[in-house]
Amino acid sequence: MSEALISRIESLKDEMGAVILAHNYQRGDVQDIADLVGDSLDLSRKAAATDAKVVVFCGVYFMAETAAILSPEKTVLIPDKNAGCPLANMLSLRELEDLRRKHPDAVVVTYVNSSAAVKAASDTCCTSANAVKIVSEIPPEKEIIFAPDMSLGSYVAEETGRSLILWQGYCPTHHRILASDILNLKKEHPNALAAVHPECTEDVRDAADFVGSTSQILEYCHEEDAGIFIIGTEIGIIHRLKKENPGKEFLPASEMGDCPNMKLITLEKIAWALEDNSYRVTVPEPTASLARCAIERMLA
Ligand code: CIZ
Repeated sequence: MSEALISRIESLKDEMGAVILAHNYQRGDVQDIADLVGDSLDLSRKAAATDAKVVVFCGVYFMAETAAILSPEKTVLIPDKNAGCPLANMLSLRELEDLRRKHPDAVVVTYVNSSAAVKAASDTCCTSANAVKIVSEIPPEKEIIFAPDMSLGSYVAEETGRSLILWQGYCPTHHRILASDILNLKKEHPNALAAVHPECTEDVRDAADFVGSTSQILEYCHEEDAGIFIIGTEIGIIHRLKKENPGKEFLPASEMGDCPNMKLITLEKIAWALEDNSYRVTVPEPTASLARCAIERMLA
């Protein structure tokens, strides 16, 4: 069944001139059939550089929006339109505008895990990999609004020594990972190294040996000599870690770190997306251009 499905996806992909992108948090079988696996910004930038006409984004909605913003001439599809991101949904454009009115001189730095409308109303974007750098380059006399993730924001505040105005959003999946999960696994495996995402709470970050984005966690586990790693981020990444590091063992910090929205994408839905040209993700103007500017400011 699965082999027939995979060859159906392959032939539909060729017929349509499509490229399939899978986020690091996707199911293993979805990662395995994708042309590219990675973090949301890197995937969107790489897809923009291809001559594919159609981009199938296996991830959550804001990620497909980012691909549409960076590839306005391509058709961007998400295999399940209910694959939303609770963190991105915790900040609306109106709420950001209200906050800006209270701090009219503040620079607004928005994590890429946000809607296109929120990105469009921001001065610059950041990823979990570059947030510390982006914030540290803002002149010290400037107030900074950091949104929507308060955990990433508090991590950036710690690392830069800046005081940030934090929006109180959070990723429910990362917040279900507990410091006691890491500490208990460390007791069982005293030589293991713990790598966690900055969307985790501060006590989880404190219990870890390394804090970084998904791509930084992948790099850290590849570079470090340890035989066992405890991984404090969405458990889909374990598939890629095992595949790329066959001699090493990877333990999820908690089975609770399983994002139900990411897991809505399945092989069947990818085939249906290609067959029906659905669900199309578009970002209207001027939102798309303004959001693109915020992303380009970050890249600059
Ligand atoms: O933007 C991404 O891809 C996410 C959600 C996290 C990361 O660290 O890569």
